[in-house]
Amino acid sequence: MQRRELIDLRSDTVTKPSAKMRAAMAGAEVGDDVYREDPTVAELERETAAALGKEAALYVPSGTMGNLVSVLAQADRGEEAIVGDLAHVFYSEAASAAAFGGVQLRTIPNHAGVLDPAEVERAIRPRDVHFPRTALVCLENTHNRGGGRAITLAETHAVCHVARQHGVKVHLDGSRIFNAAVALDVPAAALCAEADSVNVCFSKGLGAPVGSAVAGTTAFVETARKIRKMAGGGMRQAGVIAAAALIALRDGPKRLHEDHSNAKELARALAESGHFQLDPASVHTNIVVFDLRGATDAEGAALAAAWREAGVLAHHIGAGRFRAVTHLDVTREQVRKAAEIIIDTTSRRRGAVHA
Ligand code: TLP
Repeated sequence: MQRRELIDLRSDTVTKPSAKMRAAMAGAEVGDDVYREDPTVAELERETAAALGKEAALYVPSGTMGNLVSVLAQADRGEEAIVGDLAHVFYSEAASAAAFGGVQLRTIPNHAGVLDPAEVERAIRPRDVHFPRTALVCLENTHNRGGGRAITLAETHAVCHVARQHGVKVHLDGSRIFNAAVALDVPAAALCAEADSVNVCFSKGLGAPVGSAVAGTTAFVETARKIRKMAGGGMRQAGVIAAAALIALRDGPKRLHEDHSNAKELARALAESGHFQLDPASVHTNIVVFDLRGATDAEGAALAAAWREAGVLAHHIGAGRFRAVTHLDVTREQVRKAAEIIIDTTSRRRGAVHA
């Protein structure tokens, strides 16, 4: 019996390396990167720095480690970093900055992924013996829990300007910065220009199997390198995986518009079905967040399980809210099919509930 195909919309992290990536990995020139002797890693770091308009970059195993080393390189123990209350660095990284670095994260409200510069300014601590020093503001672009919203140059500038006026540094979690650049039609480097450090992921929309990089000044990268080592992220013949990341960096951004238009199509179909609450106009990139009207947590979880049974994987992110992400391993056809399955399954279940 043939295995039923599952359409996996849980995340853009689920993509498998392409044949081109596997060939590059097999043939990669490598060396010990802790001795800084891996030419493929060095090439990836140079190209990443250039693409983001920074002096230098450092390959790290994951986006979580990229954010961790960036925060710890720029904020000391007992200092504070201002973050949106839905930021990945605050919400989904197991309090790593607090646990490993003693850095207190101070949240301010996220407005669909955007920080209000006036709220940032109010959260910056005045000099006072009672207060921690505000060392950092963290931004995220695109904003994951903000439904993949692309944060504009003006919105980025407004926050960076306030931070700079107060001598506070800015870290940009640009895990999906190329999605933002494509959606806004501006170079990624422009979106990163005012940030002191940037984290970019190769293993999300760009399609590499592993890895992220952090970028900034040479001095920042050297500090981050030391912290990466402390965190156990010094890798040896990492050129094997960096070779795939290089292809992701070179080829990935060129096709992200396809993921964005697939996400819009999915959003339109879901909105038209009448079951879900979402505004297709708010879908900027490859992430679609949608709500089942009036659903409880248990109903949401049961519905996601029913979709899975019918062949579609999507995340129930709590209280009847779902997330579906398009990526290079799902075609337009599969996205259409996924919409059909989600809508049919939901109609049947709701029919049963309301009968
Ligand atoms: N996000 C993952 C999950 O953790 C939710 C996903 O499937 O979207 N910053 C942002 C904005 C992210 O979305 C993620 C991963 C990270 C950092 C962490 O990256 P990894 O998973 O490589 O540690």
